[in-house]
Amino acid sequence: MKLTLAQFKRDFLAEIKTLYATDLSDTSSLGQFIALGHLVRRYNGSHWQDTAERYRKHDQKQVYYFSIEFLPGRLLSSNLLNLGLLDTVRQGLSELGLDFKTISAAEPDPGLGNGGLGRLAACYMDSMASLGIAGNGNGIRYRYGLFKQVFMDGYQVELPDDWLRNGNVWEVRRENKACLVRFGGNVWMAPQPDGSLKAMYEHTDDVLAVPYDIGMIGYQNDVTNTLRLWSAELPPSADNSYYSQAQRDRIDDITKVLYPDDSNSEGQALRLRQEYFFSSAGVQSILRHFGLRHQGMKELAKKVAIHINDTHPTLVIPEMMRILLDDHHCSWEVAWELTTKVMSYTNHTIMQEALETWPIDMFKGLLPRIYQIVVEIDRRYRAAKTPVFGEDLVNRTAPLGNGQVRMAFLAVIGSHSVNGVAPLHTELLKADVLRDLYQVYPERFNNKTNGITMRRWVQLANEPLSTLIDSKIGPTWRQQPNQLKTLAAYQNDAKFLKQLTAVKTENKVALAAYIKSELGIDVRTDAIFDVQIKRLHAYKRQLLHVFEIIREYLAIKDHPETVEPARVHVFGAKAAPSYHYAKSIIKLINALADLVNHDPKVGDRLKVAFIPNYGVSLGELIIPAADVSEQISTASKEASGTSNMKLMANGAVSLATLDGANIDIIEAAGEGNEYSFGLTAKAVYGYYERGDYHAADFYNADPELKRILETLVDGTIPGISTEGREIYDSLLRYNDEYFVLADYESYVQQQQQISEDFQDQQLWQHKALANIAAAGIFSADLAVARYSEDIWQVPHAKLLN
Ligand code: Z15
Repeated sequence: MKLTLAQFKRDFLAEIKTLYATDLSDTSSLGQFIALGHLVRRYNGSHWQDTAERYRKHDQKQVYYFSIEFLPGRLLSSNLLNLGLLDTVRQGLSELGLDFKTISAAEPDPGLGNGGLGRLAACYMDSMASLGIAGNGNGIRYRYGLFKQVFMDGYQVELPDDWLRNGNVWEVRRENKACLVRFGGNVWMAPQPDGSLKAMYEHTDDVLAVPYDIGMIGYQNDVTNTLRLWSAELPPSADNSYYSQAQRDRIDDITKVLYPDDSNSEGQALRLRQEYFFSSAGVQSILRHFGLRHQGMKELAKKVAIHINDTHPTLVIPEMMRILLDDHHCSWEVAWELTTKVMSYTNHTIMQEALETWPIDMFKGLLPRIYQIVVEIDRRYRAAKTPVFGEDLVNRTAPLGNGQVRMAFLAVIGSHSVNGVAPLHTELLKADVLRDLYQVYPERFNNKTNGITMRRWVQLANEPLSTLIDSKIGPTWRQQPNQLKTLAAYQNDAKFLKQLTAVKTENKVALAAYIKSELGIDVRTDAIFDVQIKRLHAYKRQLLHVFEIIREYLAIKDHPETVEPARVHVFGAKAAPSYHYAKSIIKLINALADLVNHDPKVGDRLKVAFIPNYGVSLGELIIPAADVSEQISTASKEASGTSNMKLMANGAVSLATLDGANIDIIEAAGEGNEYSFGLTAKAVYGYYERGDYHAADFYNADPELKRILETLVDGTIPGISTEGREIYDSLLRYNDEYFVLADYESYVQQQQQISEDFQDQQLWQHKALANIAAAGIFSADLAVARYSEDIWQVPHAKLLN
């Protein structure tokens, strides 16, 4: 949109006056942020309404992306960028004596997700709007997001994330769109005069679901879509209704806090309540919206696509069946046909502990009508498939089995599409976790490799790089990230490679300042910034990275005369509060950091910076400053990864196992431009099949590795006597579940190669540029375009190249 500097300044000052009845000098950064938020909404106001109007007028097919997590990050900058107002606003504020960065930083970062899954949902919202797809998000408005992490004595301590304390400028409460969600009670089917059956309920707990909508602004295309987050409230009180404090609390609790477990299912009843709550509210609102505009449900699958992001929203399947059967009186066959045509499912993990199952007793008590429907889905599945596939296979794959509701199986059976998130992951789904269902429904399986929005992760997070790219290839890459590939022509342009080093250094200076202020550590900006930012998990193997730090430390102590490039090891990682082992690794990293950072013999040659409270905003600071991207999961365990893509696009080279999307990154950038190592997925599966992995063999064969392991238990690293022993035992007594010892040697070899190559900055930046130039294929725009074409069958703005 068009906005002059003068107009903006007038609008901003007027907004301050209206909101606060005072002048600018008397407002805080937070107050200024809120005023800007109001202005952005005003500037965008008609787009949101017009977009909804346009979709209605053309009766455009809608996509509903259901996810129990959304991690959008701060929205001020991205909204301004997408509206084309960023430069004007920045300039205007500076003329008013204000600093845009400071105001931006006052915005709370909504932590309504744990990690990759939630951030992926947010990237896809951004891309759907930017591609002009009628895409809606559907999730939960948690009162408290993911805990805030602080370290005390090196241990993780969790504090509540009170992100709504000062309100949320971006949301609109739509109390007129609220609906009731029913839990518990008794249900029976009462025969009606016309011969049909009607579901009757008694003694149910009813919860009011109130939607809060947030505008998702597309990139300079006048489109604004909606992210709808549901909040649980008391139903409006009927005359004689009375709620005890306990009942009020039970309702409040439903949307009170995000479960802090990533890739792990705790199996608590409250979590099942959360899942049904937003699934039911979402489906009710979709069908109500559809019903207002159509005669009957015949056209439903032509006008609605529902996407199930991991198994958490799987209950949309029986919930849609319930409404079609009970309220619209469809036959089972018609309802099932519609439901399966509407639904599609993305799987995000093959890890057993993340695959959700619910005990039938819990499920039945909480959701009696939904349970009846799942029983019928199960019965019909068995009846239809047993003659073809035999009883054994059907027993292994039915929605009900071993006293559990098996959510992934229900999701596959009730959808027309199931996808993995990287080629290897999809192959493993077909060969391993969902092998039997792949026999039954081979045509449903497909791959959709993850993607990231380059707008947030390059244009906004890395302005110095973006400006440099413009200077070489012009700005079209900002619309079509795949144009980044034309940068490859400059891989031997010495001047350009020097400029890349300068950009990286500028970003390192910014990160170094944060590290200094937050941790009190001085780091050299000519050091290798070796970065691992992701949730703390045994399978992600932060421990392998720790071993490299110990190796570097011992090398400096043993041979101070050997000079290697300085290193800064940067970690960001939260551990699930109940994940004991992950918390021990956190303590280990902090204890090691303490030792290394304060050893005068080490000086500035080696530093460890474990930055607390990693999240989207810190990612935006850390990623542009990275030289090395640690992507070192045990092969086969990381479904895709997405920080690997963000780091690549910002010119970090990958130090990576052949896992998830690392494989595709290495192929895209060229093997010579990455550092890959370790067992392949096939080799890992080989060990499983033969049962012949012996961690101790690696320990005994490698004196260096042996010495490093001993530092965990011999007092070299002070303050970890219990944690060190526990980790040591996980490797040697319990045989190293994630093959850390098996991969140690090849990992270290690549780390040494990195130290050597980094000294030749031209060579290094050549590799960095190869990564940037190849990163365009991981644009979320392309990923979402493929979802639109292959799965949702909705039109999108054509993406050339
Ligand atoms: C989560 O963040 C992921 C998978 C899960 O099953 C859960 Cl519960 C949370 C991650 C994967 O670990 C990661 O490899 C992938 O890139 C991401 O989802 C998005 O697909």
